[in-house]
Amino acid sequence: MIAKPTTQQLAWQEAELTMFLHFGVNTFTDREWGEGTEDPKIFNPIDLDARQWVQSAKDAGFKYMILTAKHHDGFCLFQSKYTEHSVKNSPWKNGKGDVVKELSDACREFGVKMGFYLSPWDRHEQSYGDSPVYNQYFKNQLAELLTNYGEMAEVWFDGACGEGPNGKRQEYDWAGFYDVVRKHQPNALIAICGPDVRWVGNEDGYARETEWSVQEPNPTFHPGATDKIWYPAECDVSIRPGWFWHASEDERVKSLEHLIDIYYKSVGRNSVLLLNVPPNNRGLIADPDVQRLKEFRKSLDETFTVDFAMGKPVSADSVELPASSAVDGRGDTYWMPKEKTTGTLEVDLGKPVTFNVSMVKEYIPMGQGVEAYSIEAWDGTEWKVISTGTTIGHKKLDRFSDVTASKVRLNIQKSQFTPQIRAFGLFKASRF
Ligand code: FUL
Repeated sequence: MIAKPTTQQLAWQEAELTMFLHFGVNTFTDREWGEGTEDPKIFNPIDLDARQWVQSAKDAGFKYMILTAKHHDGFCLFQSKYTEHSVKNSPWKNGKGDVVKELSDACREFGVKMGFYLSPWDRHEQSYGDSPVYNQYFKNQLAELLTNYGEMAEVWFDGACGEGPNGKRQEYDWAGFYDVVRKHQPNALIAICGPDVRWVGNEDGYARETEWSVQEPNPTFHPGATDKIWYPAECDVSIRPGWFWHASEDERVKSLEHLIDIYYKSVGRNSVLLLNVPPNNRGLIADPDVQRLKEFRKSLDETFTVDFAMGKPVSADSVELPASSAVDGRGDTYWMPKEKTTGTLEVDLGKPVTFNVSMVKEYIPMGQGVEAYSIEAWDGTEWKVISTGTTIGHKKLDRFSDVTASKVRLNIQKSQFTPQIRAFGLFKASRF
């Protein structure tokens, strides 16, 4: 059986860019991990404007947003019935404010999908460590978030727990947590400590060169599963050194070059990029971050608006489905050779064209199969290899020095089943 994505996993992968928002008491204490003893009165983002967050995200091409509804400090950004440690006891909007509500309203208005991060590790809640009691508390809060704010597309369970040897030991009821999500929002993806989306394994925003969405099941997150599963990678990284906003880091927003490199190594390696852009203590995304997001979008548009291969004459060494489907710009068609696991697709660019980025996409509704490929250019006398790679999946971007050629080919050398190539594109980037 070939592992395949669900409709929700497909939509999420297609979106490619998700924004993370770390916000909470740490925003006001200049810390990364709160102790759980913070006074709710310190939370007072007087100019909070979730529409500004969503506008900045949307303008930059982000299609999902994930907010830290509760971080490890236990402070809830929403009106929870089950704790006093929340916005309820903050001066912001006289204790009537609800950041989850503000963001969900704004996301709905702008047509952006929303998700939330709810830290299982809770340093404030007294019941933490008393496993069944805390698990119930956690489920109650999950249910609140899943029933009071409309559609939630992604639920993000963090794996961090800093309890030392004498700390509280809490056994999480993962299966019970998943049941609550499935019951209230069956279409929500459960990420990281969950069955639907996999943590890439670092916080640098980099996937591996070889990144399979097909994985062995994880016994904790996929109890009972034995066959390989569809478990795609998400690359989380912050636009700043820290996850939370710190005034001192306003000058340390990652450079455009760095962000572009992250894009190639996440989205361009069959992963979704989850870029954290933390609102500041006024409740706004700070100017340097807004600026960088604009530059990020502009730079990607400059590179990817013109695809030199699009609509050009193509031929293939074998055809079950037409070669032209790889250059038709459509998401629902693909080139497929006939009953073999290799294949060569040749694009005639008509005249010499200079490019330095290639893009290959598999048609992943049918699974991920390619294990080795090369891209070759005709130099007038012979075919020269300009790039080689392993996995492709949803999208594989390769960067190389400028190549000028009028004929280019994609050579699929190894695949686990007959390759299905949704797209082959060529671009010219002014910067990497
Ligand atoms: C980690 C947390 O400890 C960090 O504070 C942050 O939330 C990051 C995304 O996940 O495990």
